[in-house]
Amino acid sequence: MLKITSARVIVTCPGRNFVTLKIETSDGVTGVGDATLNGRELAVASYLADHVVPTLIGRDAHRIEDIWQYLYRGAYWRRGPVTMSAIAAVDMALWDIKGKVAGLPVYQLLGGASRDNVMVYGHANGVTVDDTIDAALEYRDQGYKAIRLQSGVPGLASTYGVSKDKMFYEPADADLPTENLWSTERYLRVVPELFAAAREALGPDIHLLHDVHHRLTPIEAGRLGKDLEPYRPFWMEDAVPAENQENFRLIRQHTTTPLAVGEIFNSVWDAKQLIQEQLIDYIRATIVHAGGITHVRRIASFADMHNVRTGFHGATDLSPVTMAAALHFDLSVPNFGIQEYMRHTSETDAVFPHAYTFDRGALHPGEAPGLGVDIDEELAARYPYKRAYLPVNRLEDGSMYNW
Ligand code: KDG
Ligand code: MG
Repeated sequence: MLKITSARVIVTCPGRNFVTLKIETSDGVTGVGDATLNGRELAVASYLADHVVPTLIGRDAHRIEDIWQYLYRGAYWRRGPVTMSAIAAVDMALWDIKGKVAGLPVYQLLGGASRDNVMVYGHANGVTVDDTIDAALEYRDQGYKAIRLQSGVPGLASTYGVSKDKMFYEPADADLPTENLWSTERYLRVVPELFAAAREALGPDIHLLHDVHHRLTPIEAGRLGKDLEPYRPFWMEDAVPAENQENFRLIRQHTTTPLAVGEIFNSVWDAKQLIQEQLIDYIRATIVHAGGITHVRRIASFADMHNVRTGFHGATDLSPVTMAAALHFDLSVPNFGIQEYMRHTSETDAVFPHAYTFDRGALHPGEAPGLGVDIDEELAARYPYKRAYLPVNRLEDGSMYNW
């Protein structure tokens, strides 16, 4: 038995907040897990420190499935982002430990590589269509095979996905939520223009993606999907909020543009109908917010049975620990589609030394045993937590809307 002897929650802000769990075992082997929930970090830190850690001490670190079931069923209160991020952190750390004990990278424990590397998409954005195209051309020159396009909307001061900094995008940027304005009419005019310009500038081979970020109604999404069809998008993401899974039927009836959804899902139940009825093409649920490797394995197998592929979330609020875990998973899973990749700042990379590497549009998790990522606790301690919120959105008449 490999006893869990301690588990520490480490909160650090090397440019943005991250919550990390470090588990130690009787043999001295340690593992790390990510528990970051953007804008609600301390809720997960408390859930772990106050309610999960005391129940872990003395358990066998090798019993990953049993510990997952213990934390999921045993809480009585199932699912939800806080609970599932906390479970994910424990799960990632235990897979990390198992890999280190076995002397194997986690992807080997998951069945070995199904591909040579993991295709990622980068984020091209700009205030105008022309700026966005310039950014996309830079991504293409760096070797990216897939590029997400987000541009500003004329008449709106700011919108999701458009950054002041071309290298890094960080929406959780204020001590209290900033307020954005939204106009669906203005937005629906600019996106087809952006895609027309991008196809023309980038040619037929680059995959083009777009994130609607939950802003449309199903019929509006159907129209946008149809308008984008001539430019062959790889996907249209989060076209509508997905509480009501049936909404996607209406979108499907109107467009052949592939649909991706799920970065805010926490469990397979959030996507059951979407997958079962093949209402989507890509599932974006990811390791940290959907219960760890143990649970995304179930989601991906279920998706595979229905011809749905993975396209995991990979924004900067998912720490390098999640990125590493996702890459091991992506490399091994048969129904992989694509992986999102937003570069972390050099401060973040220094706090989380990692084995994964980028080469011409693809990432590889590396061959280090376990997840191949760690946290430099001394360095992390130099960056104390700083409260930061995601923005909120209002319509032009002042009504609250989805951000
Ligand atoms: O924390 C919220 C971000 O992760 C999210 O807004 C990013 O939509 C996003 C994406 O597709 O990366
Ligand atoms: Mg998104």
